[in-house]
Amino acid sequence: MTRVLSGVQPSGDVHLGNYLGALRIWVSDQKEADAFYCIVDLHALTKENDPAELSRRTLDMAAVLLAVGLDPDVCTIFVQSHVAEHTGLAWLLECTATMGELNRMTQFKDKGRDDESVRVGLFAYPVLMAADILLYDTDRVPVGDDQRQHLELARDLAIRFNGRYGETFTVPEAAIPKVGARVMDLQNPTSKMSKSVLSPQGTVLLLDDPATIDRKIRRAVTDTETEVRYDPGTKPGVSNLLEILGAATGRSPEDCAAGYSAYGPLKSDTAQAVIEMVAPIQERYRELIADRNTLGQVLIEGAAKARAVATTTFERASQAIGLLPPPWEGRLREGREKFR
Ligand code: AQP
Repeated sequence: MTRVLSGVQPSGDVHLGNYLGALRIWVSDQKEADAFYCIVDLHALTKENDPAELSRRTLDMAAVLLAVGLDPDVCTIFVQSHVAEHTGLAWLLECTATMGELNRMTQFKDKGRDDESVRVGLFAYPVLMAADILLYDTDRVPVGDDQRQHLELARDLAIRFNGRYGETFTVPEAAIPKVGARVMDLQNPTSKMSKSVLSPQGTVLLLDDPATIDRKIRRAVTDTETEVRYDPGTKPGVSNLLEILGAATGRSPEDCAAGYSAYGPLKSDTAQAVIEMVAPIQERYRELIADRNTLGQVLIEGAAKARAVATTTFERASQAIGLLPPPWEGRLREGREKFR
C-alpha cells in the first residue's frame, strides 16, 4: 500500500490555504493509502513562540484534523515531538546536506537570510522536514505549492544518503493539487496566505464565522478593470478568488470565470461557497474541542503507531552511516525474555 505522510505546523490558526492546499487532500488520501499525518510542533519553534500558546495550539490542531474528516481508525495522527527519531534522523541528514543547498531555499531567503538574529533552526528546518518524510518510508507527500522546493531537497538527501551508505530510504514524490495549491492573501494577492504572517483581513480562517468570511472576501483586493478573467500574472486578486471558488465547488478557475461579468457577484458567490464548505467542519470542531480526553487518546495511539515505523527506519539509517548499535540493547532484550 502506498505510504503517505504530511505535516502542519501549530504556528497559528488553520486557514483556507492549509485546507484547500493540503488538509482536504489528506482526507481523501486516508482511504487509499497508509497515511501518517503529523502536527509538526518542532517546526513551529523556528519562529518566536509563546510556550503556553504552542501547547494549546497543538491540541487544537488535533481537533481541527479530526473535524476536517481525518479518522484515527484509518490513518495515523501524531505530534512530531512525541517521536524522538525525527530530531535524531534530522542530525544524520544535516550531516548529509550542504550549506549551499540550504542557502538556496527560497523560504529562508524570504524570511531573513541576511538577518544575523535569524535562528539556526529556521535555516535547518527543511532538513528536519526531510527527516519527517524519510522516517516513514514515504512514497507520496501531499503538500501545497510552497513546499515544492523542500520536497526536492528531501528527495536529493534520500538519493545522496542511499548512494553513499547503501539503500536506506524510499525516495518520496510530492503530490500538489491542481487547484488550491497556492491560495493567496486576500489583501496582498502576490503573497501566499499564511498562518504566521500578520494579515488578519487577508487570511480566511477555517473557523471564522460566516459574517467574517463574507466581509473578508467582499473586501478582497482586485484591480481597476472590471473583466473577470483567470490570469494570475496580471490579475492576481481576481484569479485568487476564482481559484478559491473553483476549489470549493470542484471546478476549474477558468470555468468559474465564464459565469461572471462583474467582481461583486464573484465575491459574494465565493464567500457563500466557502461558508458552506466550512460549516460542517466548524460544527464538528466545536464538539471535538470540548472533549480533551478523546483528543489526548488519539495522540497517544498515533505516537505509538508512528514510533513503531520511525524506530525501524532510524536504526537502519544509523547502522548504514556507521553508528555502533547500543551494546546494551541485546542485554536488555535478553533480560526482558528472562523475566517474561
Ligand atoms: N496559502 C497556501 N495555499 C495552499 N497551501 C498552503 N499551505 C500553506 N499555505 C498554503 C500548505 O498547508 C500545509 C501546512 O503548512 P504550514 O503548517 O507550513 O502552513 P503555513 O500557513 O504556511 O504556516 P506558517 O507558520 O505561516 O508557515 P511558513 O511561515 O513556513 O509559511 C502544507 O502542505 C502547505 O504547503
